[in-house]
Amino acid sequence: SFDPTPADLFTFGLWTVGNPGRDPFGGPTRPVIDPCDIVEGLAKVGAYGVNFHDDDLVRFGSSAAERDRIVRDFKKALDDHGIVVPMATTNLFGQPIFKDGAFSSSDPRVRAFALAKTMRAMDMGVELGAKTYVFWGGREGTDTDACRDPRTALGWMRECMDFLCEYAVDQGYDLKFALEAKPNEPRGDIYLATTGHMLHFITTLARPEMVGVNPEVAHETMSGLSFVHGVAQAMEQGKLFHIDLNGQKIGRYDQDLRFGSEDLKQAFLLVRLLEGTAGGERYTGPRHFDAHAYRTEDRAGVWEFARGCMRTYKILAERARAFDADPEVQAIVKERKDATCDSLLGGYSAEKVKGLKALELDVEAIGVEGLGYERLDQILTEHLMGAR
Ligand code: 3MF
Ligand code: MG
Ligand code: MG
Ligand code: MG
Repeated sequence: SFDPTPADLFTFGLWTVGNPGRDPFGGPTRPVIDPCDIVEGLAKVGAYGVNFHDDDLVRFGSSAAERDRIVRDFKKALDDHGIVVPMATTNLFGQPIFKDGAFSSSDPRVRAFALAKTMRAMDMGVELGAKTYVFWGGREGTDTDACRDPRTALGWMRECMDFLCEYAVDQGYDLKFALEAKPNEPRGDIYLATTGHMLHFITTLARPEMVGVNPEVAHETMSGLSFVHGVAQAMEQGKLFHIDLNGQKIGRYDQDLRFGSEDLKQAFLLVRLLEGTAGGERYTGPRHFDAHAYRTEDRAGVWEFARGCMRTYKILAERARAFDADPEVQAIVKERKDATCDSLLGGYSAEKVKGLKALELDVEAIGVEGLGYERLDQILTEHLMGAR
């Protein structure tokens, strides 16, 4: 059955199923749902967990007593419904103080406030069980690059990330960090625009082993790039700490559509990669949907949206298994062997240099061999359409 169960590790954010349908051109089209009711609803549709920004749970500016009451009630809802909190994050974009960024703001008062807000949010996330802490900069970028040297901004961002890693260690938190890239929106240009940029930035941190990435389908697609390639690069380096699944039409603003509702083929290839049906390591973390229901939907439509994300993932996983078990597929993608060439590849040696330079290959014949990828892609399409 394609009905989701907690074992599937599907998670949603309070801000996703709780999205009231606001957009830049109009107000909400559905009422705000209380976080405890969201937890109940998620349990009903078979989800595993719920994630949140600090401000999603505890309204910005709440008193310490209010915060404690909200956290207590939320904990109870989690326990009552068997929902866990695998990930938490900070809202460093909503308040006017963050209009020019948080960790990259030119104003030291803003950077200090951003650090303090993040540490408090980490405390709350850990208190509720979070093991992964996501950083989406939000407004870490510019509308005009005349305002500061991007190199200075990167230095400040590194300083803040290093500070927060030390804080987590100092507190004894069992927490990994996952950096989420986005190319633009809400700023004209955002620093560290892609998962690839993030992967390199991580290597410059003081504790690179603590930090990985949280790639989002929509964000990489906005750049016109292959999401599958970005995720694969992260996986190959053991850096896929979390993932934001959704749907996105290429070249648009961040749409956060229901998973699989756009570019079903990319979604298929992504699920195939995450599930490891073609071999290679399987992703074992939560499958998080950073998406929301169309603005046309009421409460029932929101849960329909949530079910749709999860069912599509499961159906695609099943299709991916069938595709990779298809003998015709296996024949086309089979690893090629060549005793001479295989012996000359791999690690460097002076011996191999000699061998490679002396190698005589029928270059012309190899150049005209057909690879069968038209057939392969058609088989993929037919599996996807349920015709095989
Ligand atoms: C914005 C996003 C964010 C992040 C979130 C979690 C509001 O485009 O994708 O969602 O995913 O801040 O880090
Ligand atoms: Mg997004
Ligand atoms: Mg998005
Ligand atoms: Mg996201």
